[in-house]
Amino acid sequence: MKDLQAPYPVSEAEQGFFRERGYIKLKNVLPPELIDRYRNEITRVVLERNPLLQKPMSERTTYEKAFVQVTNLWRQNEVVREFVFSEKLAGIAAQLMGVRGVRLYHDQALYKEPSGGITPWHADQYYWPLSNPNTCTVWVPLQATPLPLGPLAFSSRSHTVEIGRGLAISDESEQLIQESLAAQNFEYDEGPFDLGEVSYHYGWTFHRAGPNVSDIPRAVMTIIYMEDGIKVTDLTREEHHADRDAFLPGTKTGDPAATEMNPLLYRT
Ligand SMILES: O=C(O)CCC(=O)C(=O)O
Repeated sequence: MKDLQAPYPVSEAEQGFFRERGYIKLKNVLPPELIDRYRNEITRVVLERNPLLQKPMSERTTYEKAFVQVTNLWRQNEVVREFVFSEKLAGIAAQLMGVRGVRLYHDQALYKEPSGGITPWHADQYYWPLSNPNTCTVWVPLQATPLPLGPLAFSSRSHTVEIGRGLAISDESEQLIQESLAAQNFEYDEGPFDLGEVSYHYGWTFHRAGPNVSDIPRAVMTIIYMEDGIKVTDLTREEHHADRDAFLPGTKTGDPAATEMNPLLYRT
C-alpha cells in the first residue's frame, strides 16, 4: 500500500493556514480504492467491538447519540494497523504542526449512525493529560460525506481562546461554546468532504458535527498524533485518569508520553 507511505509535501501556505486557523481540509490525500479496502476492515472491527449498537437511540445520552466510538483498533487488527501507521498521514501532521516527529496518542473509529445526533462543540485536549498544544487529529471519512451525514465542522482560529476549554462534550458545551464563539465572530467552516479528502485539527480547536439525517452510517477513522517529546501532566480532570490508564499506561506526571502504546509514527 504505497499510497499510505508516499511522502505528501505540505506547502508553506497550508502550514500557515493550519497554524492560524487551527484546522485544514486537504483533498485527494487517499485514493478511493485504498479507502474501500480499509473501510471494510475498520467496519468489521467496529461491529465486533459493538459498544453501543444494541442500545436504542431514544435511551442514549447526547454523547452516545453522537457516534459509536471504538479506540485503538491497531492493537487488534493487522490491516488497520497498516492504516494507522501511515507515514503519509503522520508526516502531514508533523509538517502542519512544525515538529520533527510525532507519536500515536490513540486511534479511534467514529461511526455516526443514521438518526445519530449532533456532535456537540468541544476541544479534544480537554480530555488529554498532555503538556503542550502540539497535538492533532486526522479525521478520515470512509465515504464521501455531504452535509446530511454530519461532516466535521470547525470554528476557525478558535484554538487561540481559552473560554470553553473546561467543558466536556455535552448539551452544555454545545450551547455555551456556541455562544462564546459567536460573540467572537469566528468563522464557522461546515462543508462536505469528498472521498479522499481529510481534515486535521489541533487538540484545542473547537469543532462539532451535525446529525446524520441520511439512511447510511457516516463511517470515519481518526488518528491522534502528539509531538514526540510531549510529557504527561498532572491529572487535573476526572477524564484524565481514564485517558492516562488507557493510552499512557504506567506513566506518571513528567514522564515522556512514549509508552509501547505510543509508537513513533514519523520522524524527519
Ligand atoms: O466525528 C465526529 O463527529 C467528531 C469527531 C471529533 O470530535 C474528533 O475527531 O476530534
